[in-house]
Amino acid sequence: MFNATAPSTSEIPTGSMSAAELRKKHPKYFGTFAYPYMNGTLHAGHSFTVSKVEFTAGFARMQGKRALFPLGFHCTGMPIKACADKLRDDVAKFGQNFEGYEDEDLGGVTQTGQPPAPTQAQIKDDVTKFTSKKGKAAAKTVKMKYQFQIMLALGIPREEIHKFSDAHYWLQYFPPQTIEDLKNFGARIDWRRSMTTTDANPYYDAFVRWQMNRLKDLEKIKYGERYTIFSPKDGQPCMDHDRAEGEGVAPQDYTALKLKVKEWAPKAAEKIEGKIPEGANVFFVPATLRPETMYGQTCCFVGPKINYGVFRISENEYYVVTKRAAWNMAFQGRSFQFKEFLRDATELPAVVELVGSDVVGTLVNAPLSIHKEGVRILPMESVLPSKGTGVVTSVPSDSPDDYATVLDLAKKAEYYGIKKEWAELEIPPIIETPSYGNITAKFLVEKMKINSPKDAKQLAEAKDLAYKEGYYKGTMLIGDFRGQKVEDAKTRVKKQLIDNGEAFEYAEPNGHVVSRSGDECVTAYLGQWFLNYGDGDPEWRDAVVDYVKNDMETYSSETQNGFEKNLEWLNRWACARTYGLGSKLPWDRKFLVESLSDSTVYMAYYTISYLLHSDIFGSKPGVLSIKPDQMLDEVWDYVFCRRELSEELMKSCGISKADLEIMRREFEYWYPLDMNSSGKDLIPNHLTFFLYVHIALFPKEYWPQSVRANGHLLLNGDKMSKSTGNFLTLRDAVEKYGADACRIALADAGDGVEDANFEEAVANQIILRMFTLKEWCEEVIKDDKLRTGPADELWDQLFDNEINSLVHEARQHYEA
Ligand code: ANZ
Repeated sequence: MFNATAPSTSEIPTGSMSAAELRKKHPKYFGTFAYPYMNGTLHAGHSFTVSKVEFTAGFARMQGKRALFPLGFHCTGMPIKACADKLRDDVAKFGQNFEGYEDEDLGGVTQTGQPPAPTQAQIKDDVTKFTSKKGKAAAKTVKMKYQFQIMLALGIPREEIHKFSDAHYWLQYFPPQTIEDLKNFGARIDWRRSMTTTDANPYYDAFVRWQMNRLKDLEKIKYGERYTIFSPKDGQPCMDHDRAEGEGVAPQDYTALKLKVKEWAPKAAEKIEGKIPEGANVFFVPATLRPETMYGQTCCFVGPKINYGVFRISENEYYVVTKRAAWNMAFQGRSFQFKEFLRDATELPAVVELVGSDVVGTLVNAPLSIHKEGVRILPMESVLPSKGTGVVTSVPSDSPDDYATVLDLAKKAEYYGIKKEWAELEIPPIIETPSYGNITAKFLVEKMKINSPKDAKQLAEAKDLAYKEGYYKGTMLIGDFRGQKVEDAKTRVKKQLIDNGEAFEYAEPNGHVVSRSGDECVTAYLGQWFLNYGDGDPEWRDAVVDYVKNDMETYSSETQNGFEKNLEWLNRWACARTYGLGSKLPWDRKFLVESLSDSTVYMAYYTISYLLHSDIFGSKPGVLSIKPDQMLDEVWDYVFCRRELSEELMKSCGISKADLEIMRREFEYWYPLDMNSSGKDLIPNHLTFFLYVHIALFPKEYWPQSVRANGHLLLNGDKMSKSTGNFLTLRDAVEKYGADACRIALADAGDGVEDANFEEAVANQIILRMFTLKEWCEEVIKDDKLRTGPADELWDQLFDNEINSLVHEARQHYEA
């Protein structure tokens, strides 16, 4: 009854009316929600998103529309594979049923395998499509060392757990559970149209190949080298969704300058004695964002308490930097020349380990500096070990921090154990600015009355002002680019330094990133396939912006703003990877299509999936008995209204004209999608990609009509979290309160983008009220003294009127 189909081609022959006329004559509604990730079952948060489609589709059905609500199962990406691999290790370590495990800490799970209330939170060191943030918080607080313990907590019998060490078993196990839970919840889903993603379903696989091929033809997918956040342990890029910490962190690139050691400070000389071959050069390597100021270097700072290493770059070249910086450099191919990326930082030992205070007083040669005789390494307390190389070159003319520090060093030279004159080198003017003169830093430090390098807040403010003024309004007073604007000179100076071998590009994550495998991520320089979202293809981006602003329904200004803001900064997105589950990239089969890139236009797939296959894996043919290899790219093009039928096409695919027309009918009737429902945390990625790719691949008539984003679902007013016990799966909820009370409580939980709230007390009350209502109905029916005959008295009319006005009002609420 809930399996809707388009008007058939025998009823309304192909070509007898336009698709728009067809939809008008036979009104339809097509809604769905972001398909869930199959590393667990659904929780109450999912149910909330489901309910939005469930209710709107139900309303459409009552209005007499054909209403379609399909659902697939997302299996692409790393998490399932990563968990399966962990389980394989557990089995190898403890035996098939983990009998070899000594029960020192089962994290709340008893040996009998009796779990606390089943929950998905614990496997949220994996991704789910909905609640990554919440999941992470929960995963962190739950003490579970081994994957098998997490599986026990999920309610999976101990004897069955080993089966999950095959990643494909997850795909067998969780979809049927999800279907059962949603059926028990009363969701009116057309299950004929379900599928799994990845090459586990050859039809969906063909669909993904088509999509990637076409995006590449349109030059929306490109290849290029770029800096990428990378997990050394996993040996592959670590995208937002693969991170345990550091969502939104991006690579920051610096100019790394090579300051050659001329004369070591005594302590350092002692430590490196005999460790570095004679004739080899050692460089201090500060990272800077302002290469154009290098003319004004008067010294170079290290943190006196920070640990540094001398790292061997080649036979006669060594760098002094923090271990962290060397580790990043190892992934950028410019310093260390490794054939393959390293997996573990122990593979990159320092030749000599030093503390900052050891090297204070060392004389180095600073490229471009007016001080040709060299500058000294001096101490600076505020150097951060977690940023750049931990070595900071000092330009007191333009950096307020540096100016304040050299003043202080000169004043208390003895205290710092340095010679006063080391801190008193001439400060030359480098940049002329309209507001702050030609020694910006001095001007600002004096004007803001900054007395000490410890005035961190004021210095940060001064730094910001100095940077903006210098960059946007400054003119160079020195060097080969004298007279040019800083904006232009910056990249030229950088290039010159690099071409002369005096600097190189260095990048690192602009924040702390930890992968789900638990290692700290670096920035790697990699060749990659990417979807060219954002600045790289402004026409494409502007088409999406324009559509969001002018045509698409978002139901709330927060959602609308969320899209607009995200479209401003979202840029190219790596769409291929090497580890996990997925469809192979058709033109480079060593790569898999990444999980957020194979799930952008699958709603179009739902329109014909039941014609193609009759089980979720596509192992049994569907209504039309088409084989996967008949679904050529050109067939998808025809079905999705990108080309017309030709003899040649019919011959090459071997599908009959009638069958091709049936498929196209389903698409052009059901599309465009009327509503996509999801948690608001998917606006920055999935939902934005969904718009981009629809706009690239389909004629405008078929672009999505609306996106409804909801907030997080609280449980009894608090965040859901397994560790606090405040957690509810869909199965638990339905078992506890029954489907009807659950549905009403969800409807009552809230609308809009702010957090909603599922109150168990409300669900309980609803059960009572429904019970009372049922009792009342039964009693009324039993009453044999009630009047019979025609309902035509005044009271009947009043009753009719009341019911009609309630129907009318209800309709208005549904439409709002
Ligand atoms: C030379 C220079 C000249 C700099 C100038 C600034 C102004 P943001 O924008 O915050 O990223 N720096 C680099 N590594 C550092 C560390 N580990 N601890 C403290 N400071 C560090 O700042 C980048 C600038 O911060 C870099 O550019 C460096 O100083 C400093 F007129 O280099 B600059």
